[in-house]
Amino acid sequence: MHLRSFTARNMPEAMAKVRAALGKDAVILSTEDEFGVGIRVTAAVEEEAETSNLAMAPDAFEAVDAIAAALDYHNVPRHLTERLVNSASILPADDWCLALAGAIDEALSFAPLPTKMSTRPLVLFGVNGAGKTSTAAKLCAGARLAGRGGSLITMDADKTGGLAQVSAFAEALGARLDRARDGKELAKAIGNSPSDHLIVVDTMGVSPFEANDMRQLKAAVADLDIEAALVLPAGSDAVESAETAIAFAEAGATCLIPTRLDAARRMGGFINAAHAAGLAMMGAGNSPNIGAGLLPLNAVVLARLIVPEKLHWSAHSGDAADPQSLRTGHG
Ligand SMILES: Nc1nc2c(ncn2[C@@H]2O[C@H](COP(=O)(O)OP(=O)(O)OP(=O)(O)O)[C@@H](O)[C@H]2O)c(=O)[nH]1
Ligand SMILES: [Mg+2]
Repeated sequence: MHLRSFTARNMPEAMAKVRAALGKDAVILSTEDEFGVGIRVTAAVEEEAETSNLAMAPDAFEAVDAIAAALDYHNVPRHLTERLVNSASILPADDWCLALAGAIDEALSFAPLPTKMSTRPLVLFGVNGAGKTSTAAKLCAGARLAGRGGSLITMDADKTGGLAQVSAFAEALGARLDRARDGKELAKAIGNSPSDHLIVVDTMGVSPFEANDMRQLKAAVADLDIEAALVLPAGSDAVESAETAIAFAEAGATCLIPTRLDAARRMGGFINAAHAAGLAMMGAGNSPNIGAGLLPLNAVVLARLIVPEKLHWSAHSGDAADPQSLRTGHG
């Protein structure tokens, strides 16, 4: 996959640049407002590029070292670092951040946030305090912004203060609130929710290593047509995060929503979790404030989180980052 970023005053101008450089098969991966310029569009095309290539660039060795150092800083386990570095080193790209994005795209999968449109209810799994209720509220806030209603179903109403917290969120967000204690009640609550609503189910925090709790969680959603996402705080140990993710995947999770990106420096935990359990990254919590919503995640966004902006390196400029500085340059 060949990735490139373009800046332009507006979308039609950006699309013209994308088509001229990458052809009609190019797909847009992300668009961002670029202060004082207009917009920045990152696009990708599958076919081999004829022009710049990280592997052909004169500073390719420094670039590969810098990618490895960035992944090392984030405590990404060695086997995954090797896989990403190997892919990045042979991918055609204009800078090594985009080469890393291409490698991430090959190794991990991503799913869109369900706020704008989704047909299946999203059930949030996770350990105590992972950020499940906040994430449920952020998703309902996002649905509201997208002009859609939200229905919040809590399976954690019996916890002290649990119902009060979720009721306060639902009231503030104008979301419908229902409660369910088991799979049967959950099926009923889902059936009672308007079909055009985003339906989010907030579950009780459970330990992934308590077999009985995990069996109950799995049984509660087993017969339902739902999607389940694991809510997992960033900054945790990579092996612990992977074991947690594998246990929740076994209970039915197919997606991952990392939280507390704002309060963590190392992203290796949730990256390893997604890779080990085969979970698609959906979006991330980046603030304790519900109004901040969730950060949509894709390969480019994740690569930019891994690589500090001041150390981005361009194959065109030849301005290589000092890999050593990556070990101390985050934050
Ligand atoms: N900094 C930061 N804090 C967060 C984020 N998401 C959640 N929190 C905070 O983490 C704490 C726990 O969040 P909850 O949403 O209550 O977590 P939970 O998983 O529902 O917790 P239990 O219901 O007790 O299992 C709260 O203080 C939240 O404000 C985030 O993205 N960034
Ligand atoms: Mg909660």
